[in-house]
Amino acid sequence: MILIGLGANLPSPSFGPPQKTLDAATASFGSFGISVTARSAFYQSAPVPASDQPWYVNRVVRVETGLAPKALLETLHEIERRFGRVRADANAPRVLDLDLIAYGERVTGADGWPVLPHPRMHERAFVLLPLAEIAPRWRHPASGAAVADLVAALPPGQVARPMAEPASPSLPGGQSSLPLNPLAHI
Ligand code: PH2
Ligand code: MG
Ligand code: MG
Repeated sequence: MILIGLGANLPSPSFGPPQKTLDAATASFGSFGISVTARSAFYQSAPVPASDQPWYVNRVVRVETGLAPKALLETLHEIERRFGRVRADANAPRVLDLDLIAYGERVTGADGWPVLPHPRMHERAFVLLPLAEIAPRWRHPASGAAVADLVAALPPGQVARPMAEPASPSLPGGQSSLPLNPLAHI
């Protein structure tokens, strides 16, 4: 299972607020040979580490692709550039961040590129909560830990909560089709 994390905490001049940028980026994957097979809700998340930056919008998608890990990550960086990402300091605010979270069972040490799974994914609520939503049986290929156990082991205080989806016209009363996430760390 190949998993990609998307994040943004600055509006984009072309797409508007972060969730629009993330939707447009998700929609663009197909034209780069990356087929999206599952997508999480959007999550509003406080910056990690805590700072006075704007809050992020995050999501995780599951994809299929013939691209090998290096080519896939290079492609994700190319998509970031096309969406106006300017690389500044690590953790600087950004219009689009695309991270390769996991590539099947591949495990690559800290001196490899890309490091797989992503070296900080297991300590980030904004990755684990959307991941648990779309792949509840996923296990970390290095530690063997189940995603639910990683969620349970998160230090308290990281805020990542699912955003309400636009009202669906097929549901009476315009109620949201998004079930409340029982794992949300709030
Ligand atoms: N990305 C970071 C650093 N901090 N915090 C949140 N909430 N969401 C992110 O996507 C994020 C972050 C570096 O890529
Ligand atoms: Mg990132
Ligand atoms: Mg990144």
